[in-house]
Amino acid sequence: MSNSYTPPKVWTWGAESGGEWAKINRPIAGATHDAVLRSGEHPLQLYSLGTPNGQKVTILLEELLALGETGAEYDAHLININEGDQFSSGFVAINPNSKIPALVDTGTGSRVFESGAILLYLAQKYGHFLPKDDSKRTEAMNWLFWLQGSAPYLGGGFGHFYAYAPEKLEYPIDRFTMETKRQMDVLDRELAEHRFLGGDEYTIADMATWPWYGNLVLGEGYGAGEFLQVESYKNLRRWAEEILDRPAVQRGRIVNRAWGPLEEQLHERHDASDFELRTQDKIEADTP
Ligand SMILES: N[C@@H](CCC(=O)N[C@@H](CS)C(=O)NCC(=O)O)C(=O)O
Repeated sequence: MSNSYTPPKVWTWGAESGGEWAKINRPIAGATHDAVLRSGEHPLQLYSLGTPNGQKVTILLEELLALGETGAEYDAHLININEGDQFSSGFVAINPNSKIPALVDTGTGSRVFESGAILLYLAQKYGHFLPKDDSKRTEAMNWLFWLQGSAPYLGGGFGHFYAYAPEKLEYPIDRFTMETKRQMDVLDRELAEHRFLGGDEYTIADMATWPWYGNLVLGEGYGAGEFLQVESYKNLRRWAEEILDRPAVQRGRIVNRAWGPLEEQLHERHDASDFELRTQDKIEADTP
């Protein structure tokens, strides 16, 4: 195989590696600049972007609001990771790992980072979307943690090398395609047995998984639908379509989204009416 590389004795941070994310990648943690985070009126302040990890949380928040949990009202502030907003002092104070999503609960003063921790925090706080029965809850947690451990192979592995890397390299594309297809098959087999992940209840495990493997199987991920033959995962598709039919999912998936069709971009969400009034198609139509 060509493209061989001999690592030096000591790695040094040199020239940009190229590719989609080269500008923001750094080998050190911490803030690069001082900036205070904006804060809105609602009990929950979310700092995010409408990537799959961000969508998980806004889907759950919209589901909680749909159940009448008004305490879950939230402001969703856009963190532009291409511009390095995640490295501001304000953001680093709520997530030392500099990655979206991050949440501040103004009622308790808690900061919550890591999307899985945010889902658990909100599900426990409001008492929804985690089964009350112990064995069912354990199954839901199995799938939630499965997702948190598996999705980086899809996003950081397959997606990175198939769609974003500056060159197409056979070895990593092959390796991560194999793993991505295996993961889709894991889900497909589970969903042949159950309506939702781990059972018959719709839980935060489904909300965590849909933005990754639901989008992927519906042909939305990395322009790779044909390459991965996503139509062959029939049970996964059935589940993905059922979840996409939910109005709360249709709202949650467009929050903090700054790409794609204009009517599916709600850069910031500060009020329920924003879905009607402040999507990018409406904003641009109103701008002279
Ligand atoms: N394990 C983290 C992953 C979060 C994550 O990877 N966020 C990405 C966007 S999807 C990010 O903020 N990247 C910015 C960066 O790497 O600088 C979680 O689940 O919250």
